[in-house]
Amino acid sequence: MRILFLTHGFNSLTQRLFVELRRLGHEISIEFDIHDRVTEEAVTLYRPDLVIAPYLKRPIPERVWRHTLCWIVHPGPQGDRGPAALDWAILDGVREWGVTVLQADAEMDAGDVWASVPFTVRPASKSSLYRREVTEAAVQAVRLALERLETPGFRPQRLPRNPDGTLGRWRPGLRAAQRTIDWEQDDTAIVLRQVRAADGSPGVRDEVLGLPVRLFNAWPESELRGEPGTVIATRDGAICRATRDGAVWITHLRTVDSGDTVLKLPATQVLGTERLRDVPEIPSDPFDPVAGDTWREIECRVVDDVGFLSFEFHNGAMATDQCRRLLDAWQRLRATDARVLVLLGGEDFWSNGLHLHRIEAEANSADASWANIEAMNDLTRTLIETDDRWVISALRGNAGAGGVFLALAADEVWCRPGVVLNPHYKNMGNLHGSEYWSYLLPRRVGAEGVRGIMGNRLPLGAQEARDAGLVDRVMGGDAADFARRVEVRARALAQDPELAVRIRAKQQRRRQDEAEKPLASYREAEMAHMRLNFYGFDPSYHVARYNFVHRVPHSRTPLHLALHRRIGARAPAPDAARTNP
Ligand code: COA
Ligand code: THG
Repeated sequence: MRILFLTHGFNSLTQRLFVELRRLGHEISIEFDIHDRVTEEAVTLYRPDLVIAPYLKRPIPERVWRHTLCWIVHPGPQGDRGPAALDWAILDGVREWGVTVLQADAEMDAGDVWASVPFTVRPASKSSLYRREVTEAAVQAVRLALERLETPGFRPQRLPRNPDGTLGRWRPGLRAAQRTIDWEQDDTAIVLRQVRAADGSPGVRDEVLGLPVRLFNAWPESELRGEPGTVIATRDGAICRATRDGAVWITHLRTVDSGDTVLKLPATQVLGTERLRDVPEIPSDPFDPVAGDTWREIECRVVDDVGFLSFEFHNGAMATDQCRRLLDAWQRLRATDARVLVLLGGEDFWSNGLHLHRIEAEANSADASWANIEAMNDLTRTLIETDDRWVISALRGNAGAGGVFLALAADEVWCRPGVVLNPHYKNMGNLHGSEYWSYLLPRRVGAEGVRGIMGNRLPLGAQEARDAGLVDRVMGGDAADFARRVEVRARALAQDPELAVRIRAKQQRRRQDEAEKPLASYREAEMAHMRLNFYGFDPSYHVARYNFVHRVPHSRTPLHLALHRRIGARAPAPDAARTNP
């Protein structure tokens, strides 16, 4: 089928559906929701069999849904309606939620139901649920709906009418007053719920040490205590705030009413040293086992000759200091007896490369970009040069740009099936990229493969990445199953008598590669391009970064996504189009 995605943006759910439906053999073209007339134009140009709205915030115009079948992917169970479905699910503390594919008509989210798939609500933020449970359920629901569309006689289900004549259960968007915290009254569970329901957007309005802010990314803390509401500790940029019955870590803040400094940044950076002068930094060693609840970004664990390193960096973004801390943890892990080392990344993201928000916040963003990419490169080089251990990147979550190439620095790359990779930099203002990609990518995919992957700037599903040679193994079902299998396989590898042979072969290859062309010269060549990207006349990277971090709405759909807008694209004859039943 020819399917048009009508969406607010190419977010993670849209990307995942894009790779899944293409894998099923469908042709997908994408149109960003910019204006009703532009949407109508896209439908006229493409004449899709079906329109899917994976992430849409505005009504589809009647002129579109009257003539073309349109499906809305709604992050709520059958009958649930409104723009804040997940927020309400978290606030209400429901255990079971769902994703529904419903047909667009005049009344928002009240159309006939094509499929609905349930999921269990994990205690996590809205964005984390969205990236994992909602995305998996959405894939299932859309696949089910597509099967039903092909099933003769299948009729989508009408919502039962309520006694008052309305359909389903409409729940409005949340007002700021419903997203507050009373630090004297609310216990830890309520504080967590409030922050999680508003995370990543819009955050909970609050005041910290006299500064009006929005709070993001909260984690429970079971050891530290203090007067409710006071800031009792800092750790790697996060603050710990006491509640009535415990404490929570808040990792990110955004100031309110301060013009263009509306970036979401580490809490301590937003508050500043003066406000935090009397607050102690309480570190947590990555190797120390923690009994109760706490928050830390980097965690190391050695089990039976296998070292596991996880790095839970917010949104997968890796700032200069985070790269350095990770490198330090890696060196310490290397000093253990573990023979197999597994890089686990975070649960939601493996890595998204440079920390664009932190860069944007610096007075000199070019210098900050340079420092950040140098730190990424130092880390990548250390992984490549780890020649006495077997190194595995195990991707539980998505990776993008430099984060993908960091993963390729390992000897093997394993992936959870639902992972989406964006192994290219071009979307960030034609950035050339570094992280030794010019060494790491060709050795896996060849020169032809490099042109395809870096040039077409599209997301790859785990299976496609494996077919392309980017990934070695796709395994497991859900996140827990993947984690189990990674552990079992890594331990088997560590016990395999052949491991020493593999490691010797790898040393041999590294020496040969180095003799042919030293790693340093790959880096130099990449950084020469990066110097132009950061300091040259063409400001594309700085413009793209600004637009990205400030979430500037799209003004057009790029041609690599909008097939129907390419020159020479031709719509099929009108009678080939599917119309609404
Ligand atoms: N450096 C810095 N930040 C980076 C980064 C990098 N290299 N790479 C990614 N990020 C950040 C983005 O800025 C974004 O930040 P924020 O969400 O904390 O502000 C975040 O990582 C995620 O990136 P995004 O591109 O937005 O992908 P996503 O699909 O994972 O996000 C949302 C999910 C935004 C849709 C989710 O937050 C949400 O609100 N979902 C609700 C569901 C909904 O509204 N559905 C529509 C109704 S039908
Ligand atoms: N039919 C049609 N178009 C649609 C839907 C549909 N477009 C997408 C939509 N479903 C997804 N769901 C919603 C539901 C409600 C709102 C937006 C998307 C909504 N928006 C408020 C507004 O636009 O003023 C503000 C939302 C807010 O408070 O944040 O109510 O079924 N044809």
